[in-house]
Amino acid sequence: MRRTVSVLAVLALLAVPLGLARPAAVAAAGTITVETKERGSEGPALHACYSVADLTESGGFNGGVGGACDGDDGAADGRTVVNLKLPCSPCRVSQGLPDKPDGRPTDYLPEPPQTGAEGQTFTFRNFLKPYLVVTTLDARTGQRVEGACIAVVDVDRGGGAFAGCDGTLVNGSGDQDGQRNGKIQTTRLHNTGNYRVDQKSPPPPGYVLGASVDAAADPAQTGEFEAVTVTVPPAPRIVIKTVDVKTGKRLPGACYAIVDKSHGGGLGTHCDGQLSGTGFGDQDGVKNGVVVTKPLPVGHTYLIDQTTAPRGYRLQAADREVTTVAGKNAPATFKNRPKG
Ligand SMILES: [Ca+2]
Ligand SMILES: [Ca+2]
Ligand SMILES: [Ca+2]
Repeated sequence: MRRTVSVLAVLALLAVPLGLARPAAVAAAGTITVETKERGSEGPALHACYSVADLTESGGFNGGVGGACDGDDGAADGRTVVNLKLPCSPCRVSQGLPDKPDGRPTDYLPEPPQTGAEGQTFTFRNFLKPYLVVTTLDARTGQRVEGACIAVVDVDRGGGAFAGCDGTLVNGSGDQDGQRNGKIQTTRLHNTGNYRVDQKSPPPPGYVLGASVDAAADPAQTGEFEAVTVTVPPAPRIVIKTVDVKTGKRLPGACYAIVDKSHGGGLGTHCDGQLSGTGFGDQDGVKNGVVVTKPLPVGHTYLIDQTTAPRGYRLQAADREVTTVAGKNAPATFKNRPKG
């Protein structure tokens, strides 16, 4: 008899790891509470979801024992209670960050899973996704320039991360500050990592597109962002001086026909001191021996022909040729001989 009892006892011990003693444990399944907080403000981070897995048996994954989202309890308040269907010991709690109820992606970067016990309250502190604030400056003066357009490229993963123009905010897309103020605030980027800010057409009025700038985005806390500065070179203008060939004295009143030799077309005729009501003509508007054009595109070659000589001077027959470059005016000087 004794022998039989002892065999049964051994069988009973063996039954536990085989899962035959499971029914008693099911009754003990409880809850896990998770608080989700925003790093920096420590305020509630809303709309997170959690799944709980049982890690019984040497830390191996034994399957899910429950899951819930923040709003399941009727309140999106950063507090999630998971009612467990089966017990877990230890329990691994994994975070999911679904889109917000309005369909936009979450503001938060995911946090790694945590391990603990049933009945425990876990706290997940989430970094905010980073965003850029891109300031545009005049490459020559350093003054802030309004109205720039940019595209942000995700260098690590490829693809566009943002596009927008200063002051343009439509349906939540574009410049998040919504103001034409020389700064573009991007939407939150999906990831940390390396980004490139490209300047896009149209450039701000009077400027040409400047160079791209690299930016690294780290996890953000409340109120934190990555500051990026881009510079825009002023668009070139042609500046034509008319001088006395001997004395170098400036001679007012000459006129010039300007033809775009490289791209076709032209700028028409500019006369010193004549600025029309539509803004065409000599941009300094003064009869001072200098003719200034409007801002011009870069990389165009212009042919300048003196069509009217200053009073008392002979026409200068030789044309001048200039090619525009970013950030610099294109100068030309005509030296006239007096008549007689
Ligand atoms: Ca809740
Ligand atoms: Ca802005
Ligand atoms: Ca002038």
